[in-house]
Amino acid sequence: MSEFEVLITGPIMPLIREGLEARLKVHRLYEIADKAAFIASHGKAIRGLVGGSGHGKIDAAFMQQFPNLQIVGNFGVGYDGVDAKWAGENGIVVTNTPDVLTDEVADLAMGLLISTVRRLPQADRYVREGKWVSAGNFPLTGSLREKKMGILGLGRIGAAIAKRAAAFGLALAYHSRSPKPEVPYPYYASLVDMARDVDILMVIAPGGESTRGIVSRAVMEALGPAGVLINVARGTLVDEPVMVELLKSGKLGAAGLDVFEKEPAVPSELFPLENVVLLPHVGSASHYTRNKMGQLVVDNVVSFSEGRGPLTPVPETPWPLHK
Ligand code: A2R
Repeated sequence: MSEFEVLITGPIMPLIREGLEARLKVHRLYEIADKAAFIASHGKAIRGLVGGSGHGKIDAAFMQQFPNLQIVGNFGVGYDGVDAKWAGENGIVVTNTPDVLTDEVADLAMGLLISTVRRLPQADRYVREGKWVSAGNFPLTGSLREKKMGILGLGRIGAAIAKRAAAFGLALAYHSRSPKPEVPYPYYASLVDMARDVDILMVIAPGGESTRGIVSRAVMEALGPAGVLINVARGTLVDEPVMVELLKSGKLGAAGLDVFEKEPAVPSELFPLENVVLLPHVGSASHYTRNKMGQLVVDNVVSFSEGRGPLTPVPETPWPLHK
């Protein structure tokens, strides 16, 4: 058993816990009654933290309690809950779980898009409520035919969504920080301009302060009364109160949402709306993909603890780190 000590910040899948426990000395912060006392007495021994979204922020103040911290293993490709910039500046590497969830999230994004446009959950409710018998055929819906989709964030997942959308016959455009010369679709430097030109806006860029509220009132009004917003990234990218207002008034046509600003709280004003489809952040949530993600967390921390370095460090903490 290695003397490399790891602290798991919140309840996590057994595969991760057991994978770490087989090789390292592991503490479960979420099972410790007096967390402050544990950290005060044992913080110096901790060299790795493992956590995910929903476990609370791993910010500078949290990490500072562990003076010998060397690695933060984040469960998920999005690491907006970790202050990676501070970590990098303080000699701590942060790892995430890219690639292994790309296809799963892209599949979900297309499923949510079709569900939203063709109103599949609403149609299912219609059958269950006996309305097919009592009220006749389900009303006609929107269509993906002859539509154009703009993708906000053409990274790993955005590109996988683009591939699928192209196969569905959608015309495509994208907005990201910089244009990609190898991509055949038009690039928009302005998100508002892209929103004006497309029927569907697919949001798949990272959360965090740099993207907070970038799907603004101006963007959603540009998308317009026939426009469809799909968000499979983070709730923070969208101005949520404005989105609710525009969906209620019909100034935004429809929305398919897998993510929300204050999960698991979802604005209750969305519940009665027929032009929204709501999912409980399930983009990567299959047994297959969560196992791949969990194994990657374990492999990162174990590799690091054995002196072989991290496998998938985030861009803010490139390996080897220069303090
Ligand atoms: O760096 P660029 O130009 O390739 O753009 C990235 C884009 N992006 C942004 N676009 C507009 N404004 C921003 N402030 C901004 N910041 C980043 O998002 C890139 O095209 C994309 C991110 O791609 P990847 O790093 O490959 O991430 P991946 O694996 O596709 O996952 C995206 C997100 C995660 O962060 C989770 O929040 C979510 O999907 O599940």
